[in-house]
Amino acid sequence: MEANYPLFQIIDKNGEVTNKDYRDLLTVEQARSYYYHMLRIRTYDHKGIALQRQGRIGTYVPFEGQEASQVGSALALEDDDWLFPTYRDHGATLTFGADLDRLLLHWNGRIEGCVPSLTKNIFPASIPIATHLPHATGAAMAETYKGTKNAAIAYFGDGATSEGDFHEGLNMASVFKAPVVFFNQNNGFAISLPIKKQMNSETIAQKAEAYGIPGVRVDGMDVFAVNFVVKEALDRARNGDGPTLIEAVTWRFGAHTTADDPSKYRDQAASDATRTDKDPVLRLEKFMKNEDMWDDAWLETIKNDIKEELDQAIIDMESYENANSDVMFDYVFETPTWTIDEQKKSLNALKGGQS
Ligand SMILES: Cc1ncc(C[n+]2csc(CCOP(=O)(O)OP(=O)(O)O)c2C)c(N)n1
Repeated sequence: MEANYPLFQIIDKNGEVTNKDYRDLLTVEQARSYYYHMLRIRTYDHKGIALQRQGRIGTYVPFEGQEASQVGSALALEDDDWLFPTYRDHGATLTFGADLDRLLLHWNGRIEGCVPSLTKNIFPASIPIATHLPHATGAAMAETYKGTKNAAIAYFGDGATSEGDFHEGLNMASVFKAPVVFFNQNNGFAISLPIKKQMNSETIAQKAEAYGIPGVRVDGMDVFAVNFVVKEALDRARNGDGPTLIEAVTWRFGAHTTADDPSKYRDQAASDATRTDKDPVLRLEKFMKNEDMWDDAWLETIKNDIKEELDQAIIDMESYENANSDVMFDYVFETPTWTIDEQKKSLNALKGGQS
């Protein structure tokens, strides 16, 4: 089956162009834009972990290693498209236009961070695995009924393909030719469960066959390749040709969340080796240097811009008062159930009676 779904790649780990058909389409503007966005979200990601370790935000979900998948796909979208992320896809939402301040407030446990974007069609991150796939199908179908050319993209991991919602989302999208792209980031693990224990399928892309839709396997460390396949899938969707399942083969360099220790369930030394061997940011840098597109002064400028933007967003986040944990309980039901009342009381007791 793997042979039926070859890995689509344009540049390899040395930054060499392996797919000559695309050679002339790789411009310096594109390369710089991809590099800027990948560096921006990586800087943010590192900061997220540091802020959690310093006790300045709550549990954080890192995505380092998955930058090419998230940036390549998000930059393929048009302004009015819909993005349905998981808890790990804030790199994609930031790139698409999510508000940085709001994202930080989200990790800080503030209700303001949970308000959907006012400028872009970005759904709140789905914590339940795969439940947003039928929602993405529904949003895409609604766009068709409204007569627009807008499409939707749903992000999810390898583990999500074991859920019933994966089946429902894809089957419904196929039957109704919904303009939706199912964008899977196969990072090899669902928390501690390796993909070999998750499924007997050789690839995730082949699962498309069950729904009679195209399945594409792409090198998720190659930002150019990801961008081209997602654009193609979005074009198909807009043209009324229905959904596509894309499997971006990638790797999560760090932990599942800041509450996880991956060395307990995977060979951490081998994983760390991927940081030099597979790193999507380094790969693009090598390509740009090979092609004479690199400029140290430009790098300094974007590094400074990113730092300034992030520093300011952190100051803004920390200018809010501490989050009031009562809001977690107060807005679940109009009249709280006794279980919710008890949970609220016990948390406040733990906090020494402060709210
Ligand atoms: C319906 C549901 N079941 C279980 C969980 C607990 N859970 C949180 S993350 C996760 C692993 C998901 O793995 P994958 O879909 O591969 O995405 P990744 O975290 O690797 O990005 C699980 C099982 C959940 N959030 N929702």
